[in-house]
Amino acid sequence: MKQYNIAVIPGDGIGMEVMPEGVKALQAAQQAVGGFELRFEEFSWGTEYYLRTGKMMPSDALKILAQFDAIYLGAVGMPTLAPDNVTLWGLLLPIRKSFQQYINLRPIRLLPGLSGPLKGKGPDDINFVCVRENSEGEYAGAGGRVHVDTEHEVAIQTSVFTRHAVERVMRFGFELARKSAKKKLTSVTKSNACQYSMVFWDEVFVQLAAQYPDVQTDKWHIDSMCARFVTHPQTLDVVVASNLFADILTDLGGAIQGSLGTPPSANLNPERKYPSMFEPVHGSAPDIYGKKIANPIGTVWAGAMMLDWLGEKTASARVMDGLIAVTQAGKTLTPDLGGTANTLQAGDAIRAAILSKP
Ligand code: GGG
Repeated sequence: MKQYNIAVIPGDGIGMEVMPEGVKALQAAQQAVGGFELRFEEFSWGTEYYLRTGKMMPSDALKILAQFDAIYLGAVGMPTLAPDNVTLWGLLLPIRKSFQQYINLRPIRLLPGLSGPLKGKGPDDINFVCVRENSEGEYAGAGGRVHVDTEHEVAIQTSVFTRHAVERVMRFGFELARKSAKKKLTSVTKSNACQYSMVFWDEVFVQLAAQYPDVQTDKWHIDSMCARFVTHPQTLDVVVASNLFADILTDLGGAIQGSLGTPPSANLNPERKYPSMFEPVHGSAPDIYGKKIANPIGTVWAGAMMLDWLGEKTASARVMDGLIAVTQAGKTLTPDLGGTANTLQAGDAIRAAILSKP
């Protein structure tokens, strides 16, 4: 029997509330489908760990995580206790960068039964995927501050775009589009204003497009793209964008999906040299943390992506079928989706749906 070792990092805020529901759903899929075993090991790293030790995770954390088949992450950040930049650069970004998880795959799909805020747009209209560059760009971490706390203070945050990283993320997008029904790849740019980085981005896109004549392409400036997410989501198939642009766009994606509680995210190392990491798109949501009403769908869906990545396609589909059964029934939705269920009730319903499918 195949065994998979999964490192579980609930992290901060509602990450700690939704993660048990994600694990429960995956265990249900294991029980229902069989033929594989998931071995979960939990790590209590995050802001509380930081307050005790001065670090978000121990010095040997990456060495520990490297031994696992995949990482399942909740959320990071608790701004009342530590600055968000400290927590993000102390846990999430080091894992993505060290493990060369240079693709961040984010499906944007209105699940059947849910009603999003877009009038007249249903599940057939809102069903595409964002491929986010996950290793450099605006989140390269290059920059600095001088003359701090003086009137001459300067802050510089440099975006980094390398041919290597831009080509590989676009190639991933083209390959994905080639396999999709619409066979379309949309590039997000801002080459009118960013005359170096984004003109380069556009050039690489055109060069690669020549190698994929079967894939239809178009490009939009990030500002227009924000509008198109709302007005023309049905025209989108695969969308490739830089680290920051896609980070912003996929929160908008969450909104048109009905709630930021629903979208998942897969940080992939396509070469499989290092473990990939799966997380909901949402953060720690300090505003609702403790009320136990957080939506577990994004975490469960991220778990389905993890099973798919591990090769357990039947189990992954089973989790998705369970999720959809629950959204279609509409009886155990959390308040962000207009329901009255709490996190545990929503998670229990998903688990039951995964187990009960004939
Ligand atoms: N689910 C992980 C999490 O806490 N995400 C919040 C966040 O700020 N993420 C930034 C990013 O995805 O780059």
